[in-house]
Amino acid sequence: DFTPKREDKFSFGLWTVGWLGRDPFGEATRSPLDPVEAVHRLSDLGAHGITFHDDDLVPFGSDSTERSAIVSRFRGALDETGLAVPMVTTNLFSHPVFKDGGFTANDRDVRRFALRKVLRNVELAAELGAQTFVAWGGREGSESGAAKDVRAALDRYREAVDTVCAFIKERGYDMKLALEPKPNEPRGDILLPTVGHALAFINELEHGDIVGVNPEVGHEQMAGLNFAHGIAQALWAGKLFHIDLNGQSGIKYDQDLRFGAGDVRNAFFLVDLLENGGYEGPRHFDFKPPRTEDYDGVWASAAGCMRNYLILKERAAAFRADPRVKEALEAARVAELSTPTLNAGESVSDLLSEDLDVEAAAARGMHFERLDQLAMDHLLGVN
Ligand code: GLT
Ligand code: MN
Ligand code: MN
Ligand code: MN
Repeated sequence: DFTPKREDKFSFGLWTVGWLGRDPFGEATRSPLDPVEAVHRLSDLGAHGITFHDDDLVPFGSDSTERSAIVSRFRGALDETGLAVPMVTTNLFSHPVFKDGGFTANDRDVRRFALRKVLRNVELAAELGAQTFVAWGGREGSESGAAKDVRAALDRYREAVDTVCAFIKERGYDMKLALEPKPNEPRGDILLPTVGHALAFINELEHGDIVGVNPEVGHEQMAGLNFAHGIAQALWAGKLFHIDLNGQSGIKYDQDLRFGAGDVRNAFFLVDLLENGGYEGPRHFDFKPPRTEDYDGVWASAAGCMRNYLILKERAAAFRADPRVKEALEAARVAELSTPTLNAGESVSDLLSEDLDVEAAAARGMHFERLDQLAMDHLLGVN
């Protein structure tokens, strides 16, 4: 059956089930959700963790007395339910002070304020046992050309990330940082727009050893990219530290549908990859229950994310176990790609002296369609 269990490691952002339905065209359609109720509801649904932005839990501008009262009440709910806080992130996008960004704002005093906000939140994250700290730079970007010196912005981005990481190391926290790419929205163009850009940026860092990525399904698909391919490259680089699962239908605004909605074929291959590719982190959902829903609909939507993941996990396992699939994989010569192109110790001159019957090789069929149809049959539950 598809009942979520703690060991499935499902987690949800407080801002997901807590989204009030406010969008650029309309007011909130739901009333605020008490974080303590969110903890209890998610726990009852079988989730393992809850994540949040500093401001989701402690309203922007709260003083330290208010802050510790809120945090200890929240911690009480965690203790009561056993729910974990695997990840924490910082809101550097809602307050108008961040209208030109946090880490890469042209205004230096704003950048210093943003860094302080993040460092304080790293302390809170460590207090709650979070092992991943996500940084989504939604306001780091521009709408116009001359207003942003992109190379200087990347210098400042690097400076900020290295400063946060140095702080994490100095304090001895067991914590890693995960950058979340997005191509656009809310900025016209956002810096570090895709997984590939983020991975290249990480290579330029001083403390890149504790920096990886937190890719979101819809964000890569907004750029027309194959999400499962991006995840495969992040895994290949040893940099898949966290993941934001949701649904998106093609190149349009950030839909944040529940996981499994949108491109279900890519979701199938994604789950297959996560389950077999060595990813051990939380299966974190970053979705927005549509504003048509009341709270019954919100919890149905959250339950749907986990159910779809478990269904796809079962389907992927059945696909891999099917003897016809094993045959089709062999016919498609998939495993042959794992053999190095040169033999160990072989020299280039051996390669140069060899020949290929090009016509015969070109005439070979790859047998990919049969394999893909078997995947389709399994995905659709017809087998
Ligand atoms: C915001 C964004 C998400 C990010 C969150 C983390 S904030 O909701 O749209 O994709 O994951 O900062
Ligand atoms: Mn996200
Ligand atoms: Mn999104
Ligand atoms: Mn989002």
